[in-house]
Amino acid sequence: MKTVLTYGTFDLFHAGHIRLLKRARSLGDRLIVGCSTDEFNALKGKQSVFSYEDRALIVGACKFVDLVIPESSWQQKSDDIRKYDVDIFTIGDDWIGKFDHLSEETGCAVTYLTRTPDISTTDVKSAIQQLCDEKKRSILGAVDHLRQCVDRL
Ligand code: C2G
Repeated sequence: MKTVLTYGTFDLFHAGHIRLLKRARSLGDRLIVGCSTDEFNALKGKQSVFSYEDRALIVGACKFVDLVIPESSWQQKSDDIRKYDVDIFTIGDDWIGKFDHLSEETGCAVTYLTRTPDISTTDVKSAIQQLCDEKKRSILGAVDHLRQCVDRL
């Protein structure tokens, strides 16, 4: 039984997350995901839209994921690797080199998976904001048109 471990915030779950989890799962027989708690997100300088409970629920519902655990500190990775007898630690290559030490500390393999281009939680937030702005402009335009009609009465 080869166990794979990864970590992340996984806010506004998108195709980049799914592709990462699918490839991570394909490295072994079971995949454990450390989902960042809201408090740890604050340490990472992130404010997620969905709560930890909802993000953990969504990640846990993904067919590639076998277990979700809370990620509440930078330091817990080695303990998690030992606790769950992890064979491979993996994460997106935006973190390349940052977790090589885990191999020396625990003997597990460390691999970085290519990040999916052109999609991020930030992009999703921007797209939603753009839709809201367009809607707002459209409503303000309609109000202005109505005001002109009333003025002409
Ligand atoms: N990811 C990806 N492609 C994207 C976006 C994200 O492959 N377009 C990967 C990231 O590289 C990461 C995982 O999906 O491996 C989760 O990404 P985030 O939710 O942004 O998590 P992050 O902030 O990278 O947290 O201790 C490690 C941290 O908790 C990682």
